[in-house]
Amino acid sequence: MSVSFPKEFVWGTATASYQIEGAVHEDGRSESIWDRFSRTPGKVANGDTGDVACDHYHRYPQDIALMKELGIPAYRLSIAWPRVVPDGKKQVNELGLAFYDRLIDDLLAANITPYVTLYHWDLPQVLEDQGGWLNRDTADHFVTYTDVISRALGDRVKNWMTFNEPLCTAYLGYGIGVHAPGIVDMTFAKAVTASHVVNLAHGKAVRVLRENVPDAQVGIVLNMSPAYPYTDSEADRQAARMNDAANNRWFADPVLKGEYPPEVLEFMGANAPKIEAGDMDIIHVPLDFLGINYYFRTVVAASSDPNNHVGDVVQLPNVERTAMDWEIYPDGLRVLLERVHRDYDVKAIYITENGCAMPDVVDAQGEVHDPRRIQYLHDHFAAVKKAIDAGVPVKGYFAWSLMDNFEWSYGYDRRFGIIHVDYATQKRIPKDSFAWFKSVIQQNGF
Ligand code: IFM
Repeated sequence: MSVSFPKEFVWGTATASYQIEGAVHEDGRSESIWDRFSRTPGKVANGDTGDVACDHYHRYPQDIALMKELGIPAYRLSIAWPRVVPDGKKQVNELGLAFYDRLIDDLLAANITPYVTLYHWDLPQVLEDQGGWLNRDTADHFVTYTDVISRALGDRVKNWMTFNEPLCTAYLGYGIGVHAPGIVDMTFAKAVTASHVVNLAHGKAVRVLRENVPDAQVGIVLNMSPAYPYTDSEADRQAARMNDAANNRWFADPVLKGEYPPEVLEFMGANAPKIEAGDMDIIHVPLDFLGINYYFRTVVAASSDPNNHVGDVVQLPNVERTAMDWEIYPDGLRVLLERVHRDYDVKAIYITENGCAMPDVVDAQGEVHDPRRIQYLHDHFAAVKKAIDAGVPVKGYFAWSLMDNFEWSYGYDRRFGIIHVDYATQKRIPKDSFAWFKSVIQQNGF
């Protein structure tokens, strides 16, 4: 079977600043919450930090050369707020800006269109010290940072995303505490407050982007996982609906519909965020696209605990899993895309991340054979094509990730790249999936 994509379909790869840049003490960059968190004993596997990461800060010309060889027309990257506005508020760091200036110029010179995410989790620590995403002032500081970076790059960068995966910032950072800043509050009162402040920052920043870059395409990136009931019982189906409301709709509904799911507000009760008059109008602002990061589906069973409103996640036996222990379930992407198209009025959707960690090894010939990743990509591309054929306006796909990198609390143990990175030497080795992806891009299909 041959599969081909629409003519204008955008192929790309994605990365994020803290995961690849390194150079954390250079050129005036201040400490981020991930610097602090990764240095806290026990928080990150092997005590790994992003201090050096892929050393992309110094090696970006080589990385752009690899992107050129791959033939991607687009590259999704994120900006490190602590490099650009080190005090988080108003101190503009010209050296930090100069790095992104060079990066963008070199990408454009290589005919690669940059897609820029403003926030992929590296909040300046100095702002966390004042409450971070629990403090509504942080939304205004984000606006200043957005203003600075969009003035500097907006003549060349036309595709902007405000936030990457607010769910992770909120639930993992201020709920279960496995991401920076590591706050544990199992009532999730802080988590949902953080998500509300992030939403305010998003809405305000979109307006600034529109002003500074009138021809910008602006969106937000949500990680979404379709919830499947474990059995057909009404109890499991209800648990799946609630799980979907808490994990998908809690993030999509405010930005795309201007409301939080009422059933989640209800069970959060006094722990729900304080929504001030006018907040929802700030948050609900027209977007040009939605970015979706898809990795796995969620299978949900009803819980016997009456205080558990979102059910229990079931780890199905005998299914194929990635090195993250995530089920490989490509059809979930099709289902998710069709649902988002049906339920939300979005003009365009990009798959802003999708990919898999696999136990890759460099063989005696110095090569990395990753047939399972090729199969994974193949099956997810096919799922995207099915959604396009069903009428979903999917405009592009960005593979996570261009290269192996710092996988947050897993450190360097999990390899998502289509390029292998030897962290001791910083040698890059394109994996077999790189060559396969290159052929897909050349043929615009497979
Ligand atoms: O590495 C992360 C990325 O930073 C955000 N989305 C999921 C990826 C894989 O876990």
